[in-house]
Amino acid sequence: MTVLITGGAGFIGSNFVLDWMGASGEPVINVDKLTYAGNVANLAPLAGDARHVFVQADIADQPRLEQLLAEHRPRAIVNFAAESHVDRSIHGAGDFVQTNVVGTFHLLQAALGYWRDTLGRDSSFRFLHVSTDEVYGSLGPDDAAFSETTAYAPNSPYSASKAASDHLVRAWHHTYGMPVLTTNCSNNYGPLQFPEKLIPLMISKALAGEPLPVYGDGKNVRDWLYVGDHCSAIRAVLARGTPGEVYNVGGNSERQNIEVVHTLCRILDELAPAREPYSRLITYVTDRPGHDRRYAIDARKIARELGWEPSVAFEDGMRRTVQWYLDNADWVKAVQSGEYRQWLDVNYVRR
Ligand code: TDX
Repeated sequence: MTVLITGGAGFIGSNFVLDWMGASGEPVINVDKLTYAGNVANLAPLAGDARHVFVQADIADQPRLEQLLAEHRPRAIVNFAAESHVDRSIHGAGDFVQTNVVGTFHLLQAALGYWRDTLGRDSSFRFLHVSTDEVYGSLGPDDAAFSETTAYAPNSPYSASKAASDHLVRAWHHTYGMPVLTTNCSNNYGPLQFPEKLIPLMISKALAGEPLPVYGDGKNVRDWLYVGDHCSAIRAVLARGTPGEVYNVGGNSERQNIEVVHTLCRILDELAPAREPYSRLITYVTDRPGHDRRYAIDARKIARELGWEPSVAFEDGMRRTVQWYLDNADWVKAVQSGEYRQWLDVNYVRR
């Protein structure tokens, strides 16, 4: 048995691969394009482990995917590969359409051919597509949380591209009968997150003594999910999810951005005290265009049907995360300087 993971050198993907290899003996074929957000150093603990095969490839390269599927014959594909940063999508949507829409299409085509022709439509095969709560749009303060039946209303180029990919995945089930699963999760945080997203950005800026840029009034709300909990949710969906179904994954931790930043400052004051409190660095800046006001996930379906619930409380997860960034200053430095790109030649990378 083998699983093929795409985007397994990115933040959530590499956490998943490390988690998977820790929890099961099953080999992983890890396919990642290694864009700016992919970092093979994330996989360093697996160097020399023959159960992990890393392949640098793009999900839009269908012939390459077809060849990898024929060669390794995985029982499942988990698609983490995506461009994921909303601010980047505002400044350049092209990469988002290319990877998230066109790339998912080619991955689906490769998977369909493999499932139909090589596996003879084996009903135990799974194609699990990892997506986001942003496809549901934005909530008002009193609106009910997003459920699996909430209508799609994506607002950013990023979320529109993920919504398109979700629709393709759905169609490959309804039209061709491929056994697909889709998960829509809330904001992840934890170790190995590229420091462009709110939490790692604020930690690295605070430690550098730089202003902490809070967009708009700081009262936008996100639901925070510890990445380790997300990994266990995906394992549950892969093992027990019903093909064709969608599962929302959330952390039951709605917070305003400004609360998140204050929490981080408090933890940093404790773990890495500076002369003055870190909160003095908080700076309100111009809002993100089209900034969604609130995301909230109703994760009762996955709890009810698959018995999954988040286990890491927000304060605890934040503390673990801050501690990880403090302990891994070299990782942050390498990522910020671009130095990590020279690590591509390590011997477990196959091109
Ligand atoms: O410098 C900042 N200041 C700030 O106030 C940044 C980077 C963000 N923000 C705000 C914007 C959001 O309201 O913090 C919130 C979180 O921002 P991001 O970390 O950029 O995440 P978000 O836009 O909510 O999208 C994230 O969650 C859903 C991920 O980036 C997506 O990939 C995921 O699908």
